[in-house]
Amino acid sequence: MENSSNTKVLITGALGQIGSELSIALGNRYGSDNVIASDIRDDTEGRLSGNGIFMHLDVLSFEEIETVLAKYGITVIYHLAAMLSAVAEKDPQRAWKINMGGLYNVLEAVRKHGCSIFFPSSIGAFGLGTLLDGTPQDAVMRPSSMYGVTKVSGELLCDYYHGRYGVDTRGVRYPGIISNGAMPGGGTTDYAVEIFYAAIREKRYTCFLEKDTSLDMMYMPDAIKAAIDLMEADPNRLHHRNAFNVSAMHFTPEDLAAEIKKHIPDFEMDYNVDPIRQKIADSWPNYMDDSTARREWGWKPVYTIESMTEDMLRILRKRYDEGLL
Ligand code: AKB
Repeated sequence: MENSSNTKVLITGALGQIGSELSIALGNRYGSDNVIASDIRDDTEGRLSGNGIFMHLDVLSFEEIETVLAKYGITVIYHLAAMLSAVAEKDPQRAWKINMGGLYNVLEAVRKHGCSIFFPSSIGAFGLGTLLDGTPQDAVMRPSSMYGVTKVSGELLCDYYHGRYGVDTRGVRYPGIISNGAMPGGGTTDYAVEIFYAAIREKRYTCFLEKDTSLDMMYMPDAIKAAIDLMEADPNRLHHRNAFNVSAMHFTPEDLAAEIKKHIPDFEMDYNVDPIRQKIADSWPNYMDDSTARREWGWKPVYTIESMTEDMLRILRKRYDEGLL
């Protein structure tokens, strides 16, 4: 990717959990006039208002994507528009159409217009036969969810466009992301976000995963840093492209509840397990080995379960006290 002074960014899925925070971070970095945030939904909550350009964009329309690339002279796309694991499992046909159809259109458009593309893969790309403790960078990838199938296929398609056409495709395999902005839209790891809101509002939470389900997790500031650092990395150092394991912390629902209890001693958690999400979670890594990302582009997370929990509770408590939660 070229240096920041020429960078013109398009974000798809900009109203989503990652997109809404990444749009702001990219606006701060490259100038809000150089960042176009797009989504198929309207910004009814004003999440991105006052932060550069926001526009309607349907990634299933190749023409709409091309028009934006040409109009704004886009040089890099962060393609985040996708359905998450739990909602994808409810409507697998639609998930294939949006996740793969959208990616294909974006890849074709960037091929024609010479842009770079960031594609987020996920721990969801792993599944049966994968080593779940310290999952290696190059591991068995046989996911059993439609979400996972679209993530593996997406990784392969991005690598294909890189090898066949020289498109600058890059991506990471995100763990579950914990944040306090836009809520995640129907994932398996969502409990790790919901629990904080419930802890502040009601001091209790009913978890939809078993208490000992260990999953790889990351706090949003690290997720944003991973995307930007990878897109700004020297291409000569990248021996991998799609996608790098990135890891920060891992814990079970029970571990997270215990951490929250350190700050809210009367917090209580019970369980009402959702078999669909439990099955998905059981097939995902407990934690990934991210040494390849550390070596090839200097990946290093900042937040631990302790510092993330403290920060989440501080921010949400303040909002609650101000009547905003
Ligand atoms: C999900 O749970 O679907 C996502 C993910 C880990 O990709 N948060």
